[in-house]
Amino acid sequence: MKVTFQPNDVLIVVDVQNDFCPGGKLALDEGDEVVPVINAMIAQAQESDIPVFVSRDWHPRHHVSFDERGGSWPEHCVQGTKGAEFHPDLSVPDNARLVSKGARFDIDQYSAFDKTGLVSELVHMNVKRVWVVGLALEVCVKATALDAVKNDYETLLVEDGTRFIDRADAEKTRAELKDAGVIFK
Ligand code: VGL
Ligand code: ZN
Repeated sequence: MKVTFQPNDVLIVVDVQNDFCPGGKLALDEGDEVVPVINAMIAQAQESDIPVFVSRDWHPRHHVSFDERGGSWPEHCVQGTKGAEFHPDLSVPDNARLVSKGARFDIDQYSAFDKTGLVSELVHMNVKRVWVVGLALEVCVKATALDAVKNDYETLLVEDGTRFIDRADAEKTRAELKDAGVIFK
């Protein structure tokens, strides 16, 4: 495992929810394959007292990002539905900090940093580095990693623990993240 946590690290697990996994409403091929990788990272974080944040896409019905309202996506991750639940095999620790996003009708939030209060938490905890994994790499993982860099965190992305919606975007997305300063592990 390429992960070596240091004091003042946190792990951010982005949107590992049923709707982004095979059988879900916005399913990524192999989206569920991130689960064992992320579970191993979570276990390692817990052993090292590294805080774990888990974000979830948490839309109301008729959210602005849905195609019925001219948005980019089919309906997905509707609050209270099975599709919005974390993948059943994801071992979310009891002490994980939950970050909900996309819960307003009128705006979308791809980044776990976007108006969620996450930065205040990280400042309060004196965090220096963030590890980012989850779904989907070119959407919410990318937005989260770019915001982590913007907020001056050393940002590490474990690609094994992520998947693309569309692999055609892979090279462009990797280049964009690397140019911004995200470190690939
Ligand atoms: C996401 C598409 C729409 C994500 C969220 O979590 O990557 N993708 N909403
Ligand atoms: Zn969404």
